[in-house]
Amino acid sequence: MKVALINPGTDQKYAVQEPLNLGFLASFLQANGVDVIIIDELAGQDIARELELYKPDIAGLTATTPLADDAYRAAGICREMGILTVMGGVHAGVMPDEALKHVNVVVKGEGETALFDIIRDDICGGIISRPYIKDIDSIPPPARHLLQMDFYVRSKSRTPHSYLYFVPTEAKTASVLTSRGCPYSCIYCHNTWRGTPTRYNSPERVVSEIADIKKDYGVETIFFIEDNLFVNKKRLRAICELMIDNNLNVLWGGNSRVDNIDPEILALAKKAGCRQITFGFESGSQRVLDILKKKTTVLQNKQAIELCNEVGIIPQGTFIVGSPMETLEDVRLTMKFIEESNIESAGICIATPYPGTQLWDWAKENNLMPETYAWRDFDYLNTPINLSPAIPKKELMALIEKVNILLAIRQKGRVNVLSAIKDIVREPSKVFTILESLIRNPRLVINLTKRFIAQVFSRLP
Ligand code: B12
Repeated sequence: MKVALINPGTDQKYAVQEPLNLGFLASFLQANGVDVIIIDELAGQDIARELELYKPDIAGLTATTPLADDAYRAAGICREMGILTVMGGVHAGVMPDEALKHVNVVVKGEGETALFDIIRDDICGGIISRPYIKDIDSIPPPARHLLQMDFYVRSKSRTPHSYLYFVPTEAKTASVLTSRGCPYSCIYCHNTWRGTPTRYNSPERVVSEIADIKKDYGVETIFFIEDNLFVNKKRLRAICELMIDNNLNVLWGGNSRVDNIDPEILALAKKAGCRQITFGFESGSQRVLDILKKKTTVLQNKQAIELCNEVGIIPQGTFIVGSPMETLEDVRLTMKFIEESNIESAGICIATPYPGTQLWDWAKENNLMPETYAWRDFDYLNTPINLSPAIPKKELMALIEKVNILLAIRQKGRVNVLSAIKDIVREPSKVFTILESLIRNPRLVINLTKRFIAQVFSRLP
């Protein structure tokens, strides 16, 4: 039996990180004696051509919501070739009936045992799901030898504005996923593992996997992609200690909630190579944090940034604007928060109700669903569902642009103040906004001046 797993999509903005989900499915199948390949359209492979060469019996497609239509297009190619077509992943998991119109079998939830059962038991149609795997160390590390690692280790130079802010431009990078699950229930989040306990790989497995990636692909930096690396401090402590004892020597980043860090774990993480923590700050307005059921405070957001700065870890983060019942005043509080903190890298998203989330239910209950919408627009900026009708979209976009410009000045200024000034002069349309930002941020002006002086002097012989 031959299986081709497919990562569909053509929009390069989504090609940031190797599809570890397909890597896990492939390693699990290989461990059970199944022949498998991974075709990655996002990394530039041609699906029809690869299928023609490999001639699989089964094709397995994955997709997040904005890539669902790409998956359905790919399903058409597979079925035309007479291949039994299966779809899993976050979108198919919450929209199984829709997906079933395009494929033979839909898998809801964790895919490893489900896909193996489809092969072993000859399942040819319907929607199936299997119990979650209790011991995730029993799933071998992702089959990276089947992934387009040459393409993904260069993600930083291809997508400089992603979460890979801490990665030096020319450095090779890779990702690991060492836990599954999240014990929180924020209303905007599609928690694939809802209803299952959070499961962790052992520290020994984590460190040996990273050592292998380093050896096999020459990477110098790693990002832990799980929802929250810092939620289990005992395990993270053990991972850090092993990294230090084994002299692992990789720089790394990971995601955390602002209330899961403390000076002690940060100091240890820094010593073990941590250079960036990506937080879901979400808002500078306590009212909105409460609406989102984030269970954090604006003060904790501020303290997390300060704690990271104190130990020399870059605090990166994401913010959501346009949440239900949010007002322009709330958005301004978020923008003020970004202006006043000295974070350099942040992603500002428009609240997007992904199917399966509480936001999605809220949009439906409040009759905010338009008659038609395209899945591709569920991309954090173009959402077709306006959850905060009180905020004029034009003003929202203008505020976002302003803050993005401020962040760009901070980032450029860190590297080269002179080139930041040249860029400003080159874009006359933005001069006014930039000057406004500078006037509102005397601290930024002082920092930039200090750096400018340092940079000019460092160039002198
Ligand atoms: C890492 C990550 C990323 C990475 C890489 C994404 C990727 N394709 O691997 C980056 C940063 C690039 C990213 C980008 C985006 N992401 Co993201 N991301 C995540 C995160 C934190 C972990 C994903 C992961 O690897 N999970 C672990 C794997 C093992 O789980 P899994 O993918 O669900 O796969 C399992 C099952 O679903 C199933 N399965 C999956 N595929 C298949 C296929 C078959 C055939 C079968 C049988 C089974 C099966 O088996 C797998 C193993 O058990 C999740 C949150 C989360 N907890 O999942 C969000 C998440 C997936 N991302 C999300 C979103 C919205 C996005 C973006 C659209 C954001 C944007 N606007 O740009 C893009 C889309 C990128 C893309 N290529 O699709 C949403 C998806 C919601 C939705 N309904 O689509 C999530 C769920 C976040 C959230 N909490 O809301 N993301």
